[in-house]
Amino acid sequence: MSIRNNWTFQEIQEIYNKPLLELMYEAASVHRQYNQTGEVQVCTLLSVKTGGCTEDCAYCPQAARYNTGLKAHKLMDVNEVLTKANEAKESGSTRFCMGAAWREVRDNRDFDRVLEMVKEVNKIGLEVCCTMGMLTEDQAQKLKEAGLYAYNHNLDTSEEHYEKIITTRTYEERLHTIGNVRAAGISVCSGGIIGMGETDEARIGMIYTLATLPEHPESVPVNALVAVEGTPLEDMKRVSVFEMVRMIATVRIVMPKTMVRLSAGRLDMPVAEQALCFMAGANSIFAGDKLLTTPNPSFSDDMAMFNLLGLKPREAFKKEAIEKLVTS
Ligand code: SAM
Ligand code: DTB
Ligand code: SF4
Repeated sequence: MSIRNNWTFQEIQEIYNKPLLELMYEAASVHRQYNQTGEVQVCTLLSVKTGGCTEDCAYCPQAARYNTGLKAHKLMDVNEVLTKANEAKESGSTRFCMGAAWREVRDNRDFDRVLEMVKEVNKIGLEVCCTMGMLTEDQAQKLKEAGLYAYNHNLDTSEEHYEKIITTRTYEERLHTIGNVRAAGISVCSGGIIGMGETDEARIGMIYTLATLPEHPESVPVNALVAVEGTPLEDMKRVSVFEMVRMIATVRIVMPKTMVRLSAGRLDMPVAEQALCFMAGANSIFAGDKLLTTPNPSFSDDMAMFNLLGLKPREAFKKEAIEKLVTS
């Protein structure tokens, strides 16, 4: 099977609706064909600017308008961030993703500080990623020059369901930022969340939009909603592992080379459930006992899981290393 960007909604729907074991088998086969199975990328998140966000994303504990009890924190100092990045590296992470609760990046002193963070974390030898809201082409370029490896900007859901979740910025704006990241030569990380009351069609719709971008995102995070008290989605029921597996497997089949990240929601998943997700083609996780603001399994629990399942952490900059080998 070749890498395709001309998927139709219906083709993806047919894959998504296959009997679950059939779907898993096909996804596992595609995974074996395109990737080193048994290898899982370990990323660590750090919220460098927390809470107080102007936006109304219905899932988000960091939106100022919801009363979630979260303590807001202004942009961290570069040195504090470096300490955390070094700890992440020592624990075995190869990618370090810095999150800021901003609607968009602004051209101010905070941005200068972010550029400094990117430069310094890059020197440690970690793949540096940021997730800070909308970016202009010029800002993306500056981040690239500072050494940014990847930028995370999620579509979150399908275009149709989007307006039930966020009203303060458009789907179009999200796609525009993703285009700016791509144009600057930064690796694109974009995915979404399931468990926000969306239909199967909305889940398929989001995959369709990602799979028909001119180039597939290099990584697609699949988050299970972490229903946080105080947010409009606080009463949402936790998604089942079978919904996660269906989503992950479909993403794996239609975007064979993409890193598929089993993201938020792992804390409630027993190892047996996570194993099904790896079997279905997930090959990346967020490790460390905190995501941005909510808890996550500890490094030691994850390493115990890796040992049990025979998984090993993926080295940093693998794609570049492979490309260098091929061209030399
Ligand atoms: N402010 C930036 C933005 O919105 O792009 C960056 C940070 S934002 C928290 C990054 C992503 O985290 C969101 O797009 C969403 O997909 C995910 N996320 C946030 N809260 C979540 C939750 N409660 N459960 C699952 N995923 C969540
Ligand atoms: C992504 O898709 N999931 C991560 C990362 N990208 C930035 C964030 C999950 C956040 C979960 C809620 C929290 O901890 O605040
Ligand atoms: Fe703000 Fe990002 Fe949370 Fe939306 S997801 S409220 S933009 S921090």
